[in-house]
Amino acid sequence: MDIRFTHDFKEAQRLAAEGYEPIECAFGQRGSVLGRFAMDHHGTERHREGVALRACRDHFGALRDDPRFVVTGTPDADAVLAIVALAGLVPRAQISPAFYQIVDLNDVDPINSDLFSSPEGEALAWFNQRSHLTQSLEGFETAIEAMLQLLKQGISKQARASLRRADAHRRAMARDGVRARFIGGVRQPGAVEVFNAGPLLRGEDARPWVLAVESVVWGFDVWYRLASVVVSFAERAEKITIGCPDEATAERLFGPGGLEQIWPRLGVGWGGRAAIGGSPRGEPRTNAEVSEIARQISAWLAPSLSDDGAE
Ligand SMILES: [Mn+2]
Repeated sequence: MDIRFTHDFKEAQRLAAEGYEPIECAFGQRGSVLGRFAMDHHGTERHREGVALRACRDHFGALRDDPRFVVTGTPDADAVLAIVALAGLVPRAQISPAFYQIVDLNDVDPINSDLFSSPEGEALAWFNQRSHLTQSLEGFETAIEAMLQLLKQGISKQARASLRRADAHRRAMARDGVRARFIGGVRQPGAVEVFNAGPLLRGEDARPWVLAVESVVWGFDVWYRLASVVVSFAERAEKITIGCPDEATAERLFGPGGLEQIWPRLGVGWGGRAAIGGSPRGEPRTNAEVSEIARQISAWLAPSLSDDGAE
């Protein structure tokens, strides 16, 4: 195996020309560097299926005799499983369709993948909890080792139990982080605990409800069941993020372009994409602003929708 890590678009292009297969080498505005197997599905390549799915299903072992890869960014399960499959590092039977399908779903639609309803999902949860999966060559090497261990040995009953406990704790922390819900510019009365979590509020189930959140854990799978718009303050990064569950829902609520409609109204430097974005880079924010921003957005939403916010 020969893996090269780079943050540089030109370097990735140079290595790809030498025959290194790029895996998820998306460089924002500059686009993706692709090889023989077109292993990316971001930005301009978003029309493609996920990389692990295609590597496992269509190209298993295709690079067994020439396992050279160029990578960038985080060694997530999607990229790492794609490398393992293309290089044929385990017997094909050790990667079940159920496993590569949940890796794919978790990559493209994380808020909708309940990892704890199947053994394969739990296996992925175990991988996702590994530490040291840094944006570096070492990170990728550690991640590949972890994936091989998972595929060859599986995980113990005790490990599964502790993963389930950790996830229940994460979800409880995410719920604790909810500060308020706003509808039509008005804070909903009552303690946050009374908000019932049902299905994800997207598509047909979208509601013009805006949630204000301060949380130290990732909790969008919880929050998007309480509102279709989430304004969250990340303490460590001193950053405010605004999100919708997906682009279609953002457009349903805000009109064409989704959240693009509101970035200019929030002020200079606010920005992102149709379904997610946030406060200006390098400009620290405080938790005190979160509720007011959520209230303001809910006031903008109200006139465009017939929904009266009644539960
Ligand atoms: Mn991916």
